[in-house]
Order: sequence, then structure tokens, then C-alpha cells
Amino acid sequence: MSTDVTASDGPAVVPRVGVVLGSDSDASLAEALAEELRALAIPFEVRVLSAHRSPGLAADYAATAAARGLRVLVGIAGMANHLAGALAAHSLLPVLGVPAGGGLLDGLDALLSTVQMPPGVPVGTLAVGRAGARNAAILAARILALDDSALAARLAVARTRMTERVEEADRRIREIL
Ligand code: RP5
Repeated sequence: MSTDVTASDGPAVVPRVGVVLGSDSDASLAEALAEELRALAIPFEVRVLSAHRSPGLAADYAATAAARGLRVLVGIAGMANHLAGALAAHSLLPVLGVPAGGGLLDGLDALLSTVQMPPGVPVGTLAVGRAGARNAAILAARILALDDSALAARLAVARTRMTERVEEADRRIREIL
């Protein structure tokens, strides 16, 4: 799977976030992440490249990512999740890792194998599952916003809207109970 959401609508847009799945069975997490990136108008691409099943392709992808204009990589995988670590081993870009749930340990296996990187090769590890996928998008946006003031403004609007939704929920619950 390869997706560049904005390229089809006009002139070629360089993806800034590279999302890599260990399997197409992780696609629902990529969709959650993509929803956040689209809301923030961040161009991205999604690939399926396994650290175990296609290690050479995953390594090549990471090694060439910066030269192709990518600024942040996200590895999403379940079970023994070495994907984000493998991307980090082959790139100097910031790498975020999202452990997928499911399986015997329901994501605890993926969480530990994502987060427990040896010193020198960091992976910014998010929560297991959809919450982690959404936060990976927002954290990637915050990294990109360091030198993109328009994106920083969009993030500020999103934060205000989130707060307003909580305030509205607070009003409603106090009316009901
Ligand atoms: C991991 O193993 C994948 O990221 C996926 O979460 C899990 C199972 O993969 P499939 O057998 O569904 O392809 O490598």
C-alpha cells in the first residue's frame, strides 16, 4: 500500500510523514493516524514494509527517506515490533513507534519491543493501538510545526477545539446528573 493523499489533487506534493506498517492487517491504525494528518493538512505516505518479512525494503525505505523529503517516520506494527527500531537504525530522522494491539498479549509484546531501544537509537513510543496512532500524527505535527508557523497555528486551533469539546461535555453532564 502506498498513499500520497495530496498528490492526486494538484501539483506533486512531497510527503513529510512516512508511515510504515508491518502488515496490511495494521491498516486500521494507519487510517486513524491519517485522519489526524489530513485534518492538519500534512502530506504523508503509507507503506507496508516489514522488519522481519521484507527487512531489505524497510532498510532501503528508511535510508532514503530524508533525501526524498520526509521529515518524520512512524512505524506501526504488532507482536515483536522491531519495525520502528529498524527504521531508526537506518535513518537519522525522528522515528515514532506505535505498538499494535491484538494477539496473545494484546499489544504488551509490541509495546515493550518498541519502547525498549538500546541507547543511541531512540524511538519515540506512543500508546498501544488507536490512541497511539492518533498521537503519533499529532506528535509528528508538533515536530514539523517547529519550522512551520502555519501548521503551528492549525495545531493551536485543534487544541482550542479539543478544549471546547470537553467544556461542552462538562456542561451536558452537569445538566443531566
Ligand atoms: C506484525 O505482526 C504486523 O505488524 C502485525 O501487527 C502482526 C501480524 O501480522 P499479519 O500476520 O497479520 O500479517 O509483524
